[in-house]
Amino acid sequence: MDIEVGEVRQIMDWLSSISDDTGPGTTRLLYSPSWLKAQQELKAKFESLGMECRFDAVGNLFGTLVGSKSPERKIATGSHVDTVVRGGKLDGQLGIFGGYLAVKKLLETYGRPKKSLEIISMAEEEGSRFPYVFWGSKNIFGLAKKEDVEALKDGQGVGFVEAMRNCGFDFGDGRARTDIEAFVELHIEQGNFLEEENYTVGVVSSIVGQKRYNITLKGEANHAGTTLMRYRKDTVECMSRIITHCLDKAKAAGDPLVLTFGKVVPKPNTVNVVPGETLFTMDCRHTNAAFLQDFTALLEADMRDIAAKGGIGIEIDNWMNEKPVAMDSKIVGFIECVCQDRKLNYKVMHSGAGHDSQIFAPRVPTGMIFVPSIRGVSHNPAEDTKVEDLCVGIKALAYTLHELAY
Ligand code: HGY
Ligand code: MN
Ligand code: MN
Repeated sequence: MDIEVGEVRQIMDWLSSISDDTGPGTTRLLYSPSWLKAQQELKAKFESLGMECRFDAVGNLFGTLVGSKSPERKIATGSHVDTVVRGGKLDGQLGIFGGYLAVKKLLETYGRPKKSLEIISMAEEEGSRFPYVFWGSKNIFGLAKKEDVEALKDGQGVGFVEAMRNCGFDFGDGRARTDIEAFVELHIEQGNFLEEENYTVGVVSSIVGQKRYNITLKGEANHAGTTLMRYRKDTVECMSRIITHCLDKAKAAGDPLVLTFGKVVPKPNTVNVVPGETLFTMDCRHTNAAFLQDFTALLEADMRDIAAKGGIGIEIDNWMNEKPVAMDSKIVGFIECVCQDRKLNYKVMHSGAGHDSQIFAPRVPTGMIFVPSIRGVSHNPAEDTKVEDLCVGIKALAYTLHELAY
């Protein structure tokens, strides 16, 4: 089974062009107009393949190619349809369009599978509009609670529930799906290990644990000209001391620990006003749960110390705490066999990025297939993978799904 370069380019350009931002990259945030358009157009595309399609209450899209012998047994693939702001054309999207091309090729080559093949376009994974992640996959397993999101607002003050209902969706009944027999997610590596070490396919063994925070510093807004340095309660100065200290600690801790301060919102964010309040985020990840817990506990204590020394108030909100998750050894074995049989140059590796698979894995035998990211760049309009590598990744997915469903 070979996957055509032209077909990959065409569907990738089509899906990634559905964006809310005329700027570079793809911006398709949960429950935005482009998000709704993408889900609706993907439904039409899945239906053109003869798949039965449905949305669940919150807007996850399921396309099912009904199996000929045991249709009730579901082998699933897919990923998230949402993106970061001005993200790339592959993060999440590859798992959806790659799943579509894999199922299409299987149907053309082998006809209908014995078990049902399902492509899931997950509603949300990134947490890029509202401070909540894995809304799509958590709803599939009844893990998302109404109270987690009903007070959330995006950067423009739009409420989570309002945005969801404006798209025609609403809270689910909290029941978990129990009919998915296996899940295999195709995704870009978003790092540079595969490229550096010259591999074409990554077979994921585990996904890092990650903790995300909103930290708010409360000082005092004041006049930039008349307030002498010793009288200031400058929250940007305090944040800068905290961030420098924490990044030094992270570098001293060594790989694979990573620490990111990705969002900074000083208030009133005005050239001639001492910033009286600053919100900033922290994202910390490690493959070892205990190390991640201890390291972040230390950082929290150090932040409080630095704030106290500057007479600045601090609120620390740890709104995400996901433990590291191992992939299913049988599924990993299946993917490895496919790579060996097809002579694909592969490496077994951990994922430094979070994925929907980490929500599936404790509940469904789950595996992931990576393709290399050029220069390891991701969450950036420049995110890219050689189209030949995309074809190999989709082929590896197709053969794995064949093993599982035919
Ligand atoms: O941030 C992540 O790891 C993922 O891309 N959402
Ligand atoms: Mn992703
Ligand atoms: Mn991402």
